[in-house]
Amino acid sequence: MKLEAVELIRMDVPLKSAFRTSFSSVNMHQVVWAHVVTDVAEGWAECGANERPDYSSEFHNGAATVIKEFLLPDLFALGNDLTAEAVAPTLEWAKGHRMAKAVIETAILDAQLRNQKISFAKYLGADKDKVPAGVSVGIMDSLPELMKFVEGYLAEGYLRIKLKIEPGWDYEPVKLVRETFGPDLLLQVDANTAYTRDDFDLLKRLDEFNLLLIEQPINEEDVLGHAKLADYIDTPVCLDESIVSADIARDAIELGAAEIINIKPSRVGGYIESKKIHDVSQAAGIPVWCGGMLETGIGRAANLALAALPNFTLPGDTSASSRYFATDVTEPFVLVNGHIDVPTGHGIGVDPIPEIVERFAVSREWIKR
Ligand code: NPG
Repeated sequence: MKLEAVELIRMDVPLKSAFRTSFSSVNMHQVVWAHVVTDVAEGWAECGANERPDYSSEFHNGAATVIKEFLLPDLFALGNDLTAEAVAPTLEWAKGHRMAKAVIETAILDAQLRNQKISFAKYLGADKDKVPAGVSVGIMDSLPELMKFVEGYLAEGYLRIKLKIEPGWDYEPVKLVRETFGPDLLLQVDANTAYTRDDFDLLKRLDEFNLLLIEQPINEEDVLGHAKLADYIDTPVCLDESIVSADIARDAIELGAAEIINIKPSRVGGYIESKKIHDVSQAAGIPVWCGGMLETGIGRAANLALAALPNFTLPGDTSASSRYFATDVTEPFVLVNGHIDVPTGHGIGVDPIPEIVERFAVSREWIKR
């Protein structure tokens, strides 16, 4: 396969309601897609970087720059030797920029698998045709508002609730949700690094709610701090931001810092590295689940394929398209009895709807060999 051209598409996709975390509040999913054209097929992927470097150090303009200046020239230079598996080794010299690398590798993998007539799920080794869906619930202005949203999601059939927390929005909302919906509700929390080593007693108070896990409570660079916290509290500690590679996953597990891992392909450089993290975790007896970054159907499709692998034993943030969007940019993913079907078509198995891409597009730029 040979890379001919790449189109970077920036879109502003409206959200149905604002999504607030400990690091930002957004009412628009601002996103960059890569559309690759090879000599045999085309492929699509969504970049996990945000507009601002608030979740990770990566951001839209930075990703676009590194893709254009450093990543694509090396991939064009591969000529006929391009494969999705060759992308990471070719670009290994470039430090970091995993989200930029991931979007390019994923779009190339999509093209490769469409050409080979294989689905992402089959390529990755999935063993399920549908996956249980959880939903991530943002920080709200009031407890009644939170209850309204949680109630609505449970009525739709979501199988587990994740509450975003931050100092000042933790014990009370978790207590209210647990008391209202009972002990059987699968409930977990996500702090996005909002706490510090000084907050361990506060976090220990959450033990009484029998949570599935607490996700990324403290600074992503403080892996040892997470190991100390995991010793101190009963709630299992799950890492998200800290886990950027299979090597880091192995170390965090050995240190006792990662009792559960959230795998987001963008964060770790793509689906091939995600599969390695899945395998490392599985070998160590550590469950994983698939995170989300408000993806449109293009990103969601590939995540659903990953979430169908055997060691994805907890429901992920792979919600239906309607959780975020009144209009998705592909055929929407729908919730059926709390599950979402894994796409079976070739590659990611879904296609962008051109009129909708055009409607939401802010800019489109071609980079040619
Ligand atoms: O359902 O797609 C989803 C979003 C789930 O909470 C979610 N994502 O910290 O995990 C997170 C958060 C996120 C959103 C992270 C956007 C980065 C960008």
